Amino acid sequence: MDCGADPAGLKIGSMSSERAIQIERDILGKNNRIAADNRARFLTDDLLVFNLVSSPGAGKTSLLVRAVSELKGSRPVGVIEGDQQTSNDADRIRAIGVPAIQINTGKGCHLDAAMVREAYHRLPPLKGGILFIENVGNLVCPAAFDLGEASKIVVFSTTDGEDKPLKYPDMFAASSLMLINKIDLAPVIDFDLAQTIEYARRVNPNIEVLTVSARTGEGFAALYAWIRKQAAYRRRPVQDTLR
Ligand SMILES: Nc1nc2c(ncn2[C@@H]2O[C@H](COP(=O)(O)OP(=O)(O)OP(=O)(O)O)[C@@H](O)[C@H]2O)c(=O)[nH]1
Ligand SMILES: [Mg+2]
Ligand SMILES: [Zn+2]
Repeated sequence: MDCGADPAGLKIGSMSSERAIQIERDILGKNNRIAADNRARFLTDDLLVFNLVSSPGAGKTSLLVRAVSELKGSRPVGVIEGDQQTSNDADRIRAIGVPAIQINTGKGCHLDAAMVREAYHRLPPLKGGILFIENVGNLVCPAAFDLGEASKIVVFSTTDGEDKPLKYPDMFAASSLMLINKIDLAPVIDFDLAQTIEYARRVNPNIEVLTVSARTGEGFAALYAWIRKQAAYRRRPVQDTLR
C-alpha cells in the first residue's frame, strides 16, 4: 500500500517505519474483518460482487454502462461508484435506469470495506443479482483492500502500455480476470496483445484474459459467459456451506 497518507488521514512521513508498518497492519486487519462481514452478507443475499480496478480512464464506467444496460433485463443489477470527487460516474449509470451509489473518497485513493458496507445499505434489494463496484482509478493500493467481492477484475486499456502488469504486479496478482479494453484502438497504436498477456501471466499464471471494446461492444458476449460461469461456480460452494 502506498497512499502518501493512510486511510485515516494520518501523515506517516514523519513516523518511524515500525510505527508506520504497525498502523498499516491495523488498518488492513480492520478492513479485512469488515470485508469478511460484507462477503457473508453478499452470500446471504445471493449476490455476485465484482470489484473493478484500473488506471484512471481505462474505461471502467464505459464498460459498466454497456454491461449493466444489457444485463438488467435478466437479473437485478446495482453499482457502487468510487471516485475522489464528482458524481459523474454514478450519474452515467443512473441515466440507464440502474441504481448506483457514488462514494467520494476525497483525498483517499481507494475504496475500503466500510465504505462499501455503508453504500450497500443505500441500494435497493438486489437478491440473486450482480453488484459491480467501480474502484478509484489507481493501480496501486486498491489491490490491498478487500471489499468482500467474489473477484477483482482489472481493466487494462490498450493505451496503458504493455508493461503495466510488471510495473504494478500486486493488482494483476490479485485479479481473477484481466479485461483488455479499447481493443478497437489496437491497430492504431500497434498494441502487442501477446506481450501484455505474457507479462500478466508472469505475475499471475492463473489470470483469465478477455479482450473487449466498450465503444463497439466487441467481446461482451464472452464477458457475459465469464460472469455466468462465476455465478454457477459460486452457487455450488454456497449450497454446500448451507447444507
Ligand atoms: N476508443 C475507445 N474509447 C473508450 C473505450 N472505453 C472507454 N473509452 C473512452 O475512454 C475514456 C475514459 O472512459 P471511462 O469509462 O470514463 O474510464 P474510467 O476507467 O471509468 O475512468 P475513471 O473512473 O476516471 O478512472 C472516455 O473518453 C471513454 O469514451 C473503448 O473501448 N474504446
Ligand atoms: Mg469511471
Ligand atoms: Zn489508497
